[in-house]
Amino acid sequence: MTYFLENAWHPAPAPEGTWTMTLTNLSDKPLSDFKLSLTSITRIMTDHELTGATFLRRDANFHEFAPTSADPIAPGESWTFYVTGINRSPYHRNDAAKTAWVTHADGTHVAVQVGDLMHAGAAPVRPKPRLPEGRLTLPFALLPWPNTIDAAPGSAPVIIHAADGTAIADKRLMLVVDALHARLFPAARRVFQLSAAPGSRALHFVTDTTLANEAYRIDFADDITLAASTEKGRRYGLIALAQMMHGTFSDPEFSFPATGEIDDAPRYDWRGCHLDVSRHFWTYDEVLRVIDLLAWHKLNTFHWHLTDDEGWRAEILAYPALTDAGATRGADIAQMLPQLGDGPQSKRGYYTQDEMRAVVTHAASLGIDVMPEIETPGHAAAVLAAIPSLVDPDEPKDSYFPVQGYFNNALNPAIPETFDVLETVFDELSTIFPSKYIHIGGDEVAHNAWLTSPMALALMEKEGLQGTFELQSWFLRKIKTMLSARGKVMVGWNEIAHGGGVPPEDTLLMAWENPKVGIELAEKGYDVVMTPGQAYYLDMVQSDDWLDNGAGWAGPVPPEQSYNYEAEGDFPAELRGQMRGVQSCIWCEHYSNRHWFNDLVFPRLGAVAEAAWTQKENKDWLRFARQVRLHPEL
Ligand code: TNX
Repeated sequence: MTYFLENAWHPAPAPEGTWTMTLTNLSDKPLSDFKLSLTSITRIMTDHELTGATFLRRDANFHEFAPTSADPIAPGESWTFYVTGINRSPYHRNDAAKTAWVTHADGTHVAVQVGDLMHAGAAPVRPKPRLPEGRLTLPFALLPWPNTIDAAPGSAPVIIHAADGTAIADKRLMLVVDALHARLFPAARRVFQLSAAPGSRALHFVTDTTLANEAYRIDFADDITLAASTEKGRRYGLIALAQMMHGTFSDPEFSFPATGEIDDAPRYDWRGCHLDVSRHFWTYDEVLRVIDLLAWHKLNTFHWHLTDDEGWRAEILAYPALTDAGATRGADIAQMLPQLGDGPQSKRGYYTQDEMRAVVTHAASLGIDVMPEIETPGHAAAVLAAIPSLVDPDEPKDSYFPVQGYFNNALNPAIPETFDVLETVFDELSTIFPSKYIHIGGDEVAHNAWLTSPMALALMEKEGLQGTFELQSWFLRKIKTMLSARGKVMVGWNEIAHGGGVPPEDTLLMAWENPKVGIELAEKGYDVVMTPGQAYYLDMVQSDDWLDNGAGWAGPVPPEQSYNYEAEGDFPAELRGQMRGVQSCIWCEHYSNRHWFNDLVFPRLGAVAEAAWTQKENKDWLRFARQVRLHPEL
């Protein structure tokens, strides 16, 4: 270890308080003539007071400082500086410097070890347990819990085999689910095979056209009978059997039904989970594993957030720059500096088109539709870094910045090439993603975006558009036409409705800012998926304890809140039909590794999955708490 950075936050002066940083030189040499960079979600605003340091640069969560004194820092000595004028008070131990490095005069970077943010105003308490012990209602491992179950426990079969005469498609499906279980629990016994063996029990498949699309029914007797009207229903029945078998291997409290019936169908058609692969890149193998996890939870839509300010991750053959400059961050890359959780070394990550196709195939084999998201017009800093001709050269730099702190990060509707690029992107994506949905973002455009771009002002004048959001709507209506021409339904975040919005037909909006917004969108005629941060954002901290992990803006979101939240709660009866379902969102600014993923995603992914599948009257928090312990992690 050479250098160590400590930081502390003090609540005074109101409203945001003071952030203090101390760099200690633990090397053998004096430290002088250097810069200190750090990444932090607590950001220094233009209007700040800094003591002991000069502020050199900021780009979103990247900050760069130099000491005001030229005196060298001797070995064992420290340099302290502090600042008021931060964007908001930190909520948690991870809300300030996450990573840091020293840059010497010759341009070399040395990583700095960084401590937790201390609360200098009060001693923090230990985070509370996230789950109560819970209890079972019936001794069967099932999550989501089925909507009707009436079964008596008996001894578990050694394995379940395909009854004589099983169709090849059903045999394949059994083995797909067996392989899923084996990937999720590599040390466990297998659940299905084709032939009878001592101690095995036969499974018969029957088609029952009276059952709904995703419904299934299982009758337990000496043999097991699985009825469904579709492959989807059969797959969910097999997953239920696999879960119950797995329960008997892992916990003596669980057994397997001897007699009785499960008659089950999901509460909502849209049971989604989103994954942000821009802020931190998840490898192809990790994405496959996420899809396995969704399948085990009976979720049916994977919303793949492929682009954001921090990086573009989808290979586009016509624009290789998008996954070159647009997918690479590093301390020596002025256009794409390191962001939250990054070190100084450059990092690149993207998926080839073959990989994306393989993800789609894998997901389809598990009954999951993959919806790609390309963020427009905001959250596009990576695109503008990759294709600089999309920037109005006469727009002053740093003339607007949205809530996440990236300057001038929106695609400019007045530049015709913007639409050429998007047409090509949608063409290429349409050959990869068969889904009828494409998500085009639409969130968090700065309220004053484009207002200093002469090209945008001229367009507004010509089209008679007032302000940023009417221009945004003009842009989005063009995007909608492009998607309709390709037979796609346009999906977007709730701000799409600002400034006039787009025609509601074949448009689906995700209500994320708060639950109320979902009802407002439905009143305007839009179909809605409920993804409110206050219940379904899995990056939110799970308690208000300073020492817990996570983001804070909509938090805390304890697992019980994700579980009990009723997305259709206040929807008037006449608008219920427009509420298409629910979705959890895994935003990854804070997730620099798999451990963070596991700490925040579980058990809440299971909570949202059960809320998506199980009718309100069948939800039971204590049963869920007991069941969810068996579920796998990333
Ligand atoms: C808001 S949700 C965002 C994301 C962030 C998230 C963090 C949305 C449409 N925009 O860009 O990652 O909050 O919680």
